[in-house]
Amino acid sequence: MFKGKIALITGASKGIGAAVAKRYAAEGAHVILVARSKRALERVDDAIREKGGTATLVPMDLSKPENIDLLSKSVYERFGKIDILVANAGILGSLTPMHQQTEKAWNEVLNINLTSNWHILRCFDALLRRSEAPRALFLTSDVAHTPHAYWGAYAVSKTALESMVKVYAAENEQTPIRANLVDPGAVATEMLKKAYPGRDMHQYASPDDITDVFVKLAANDLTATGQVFRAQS
Ligand code: NJP
Repeated sequence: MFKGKIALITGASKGIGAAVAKRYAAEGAHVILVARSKRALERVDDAIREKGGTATLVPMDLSKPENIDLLSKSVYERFGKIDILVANAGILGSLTPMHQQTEKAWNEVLNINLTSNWHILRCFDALLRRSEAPRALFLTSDVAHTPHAYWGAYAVSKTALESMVKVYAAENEQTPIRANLVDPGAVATEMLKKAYPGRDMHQYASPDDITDVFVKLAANDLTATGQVFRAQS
């Protein structure tokens, strides 16, 4: 389905990003995998190669905008475009009453969950436009719509991210770019474990269970833009 396509996936070292990377590679895309942990990226690469797929690994920290600028330049030089962007990297921060959030944690969460995604748009918009069917997907959460006590900076970051993506989608309604958000629901990953320590993770969907929506939203025939799609009913 994605033969010949180049997909850039952030937060691809584990959890949802790793599952989407493996699925896209199995569908024929060449996947560019971004995260800080080189060893974890290598494990995802091994799984992709085992099934005959191909990946480029980019161990880097998204909190530094200059890294994103450099990445877009190297992707342009090597591939000339990207067809699919999955801006998935995210952090939870601390689940604490709003007035007790530390400035450090607040800034870190807003930086990774929101501002780094704006830098990605700033740097990769031109590369997306070089694709015949550019697709941009961003990971949101139900906490962006339903107030959850103590979800603090994380909830704020996802609400703002949704606004950013919807504005970008509106600006591009008359172009081939389709930009949407995925609300994955509760998925058994390290982030969920951190949010609910002690809970049995087996009751939740695994990352591999929720990849269909990412395939649908990256397809050539997609018309929807500026919308939130739930990965689980
Ligand atoms: O998270 P996790 P999920 N620079 O912690 C990377 C949303 N969501 O898969 O750098 C570069 O397993 C990190 O890699 P590393 C959620 O908000 C989830 O659960 O090597 N990369 C890893 O690959 C998020 O947006 C649930 O540590 C950085 C990845 O991000 C997305 O889904 C529910 C980085 C995080 O993997 C994926 O979450 C929901 C940095 N500075 C929304 N910092 C859920 N799981 O239930 C982190 O509503 N990463």
